[in-house]
Amino acid sequence: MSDVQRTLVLVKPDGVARGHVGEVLRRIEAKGYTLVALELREADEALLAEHYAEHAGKPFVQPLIDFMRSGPVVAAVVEGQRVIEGFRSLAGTTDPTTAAPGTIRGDLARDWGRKVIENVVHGSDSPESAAREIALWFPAL
Ligand code: IDP
Ligand code: MG
Repeated sequence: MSDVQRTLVLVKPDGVARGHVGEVLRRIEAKGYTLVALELREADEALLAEHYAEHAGKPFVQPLIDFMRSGPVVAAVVEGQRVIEGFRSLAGTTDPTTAAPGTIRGDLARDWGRKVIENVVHGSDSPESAAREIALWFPAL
């Protein structure tokens, strides 16, 4: 059954700083997904507080926002059949130490012992999150 979706992907500041933008985009394209929008930008506090609204009140939310403001990010809208689930699978689990080898986080991220988990990428986790996040980052779409 056709279920063409769009998802929001971010290459986080650690991924940009460590030169992994090309590798993340390569994996998305190699999988066969389509880039719909792509932008290098610096996210402000208000955008990030909205983006991470589901984590409001958690102890790591301010360190997370500070980390996400520590440098530019690459924001992308990616399209394809079941891409929300598919990109989460490419990304791997949240904790990079145990993320499976072969995934973006498993291959490119590690635990640096900092306040926040730096794991190279973000991907929307549901159709509702994807719609909300795409509207936030790319209001023109
Ligand atoms: P996800 O990115 O795999 O969907 P979420 O639970 O939505 O993971 O958390 C958002 C981001 O917050 C993670 O990618 C990671 O950077 C950070 N994070 C999540 N849990 C923790 C934690 O327990 N300590 C520090 N940072 C965390
Ligand atoms: Mg999440």
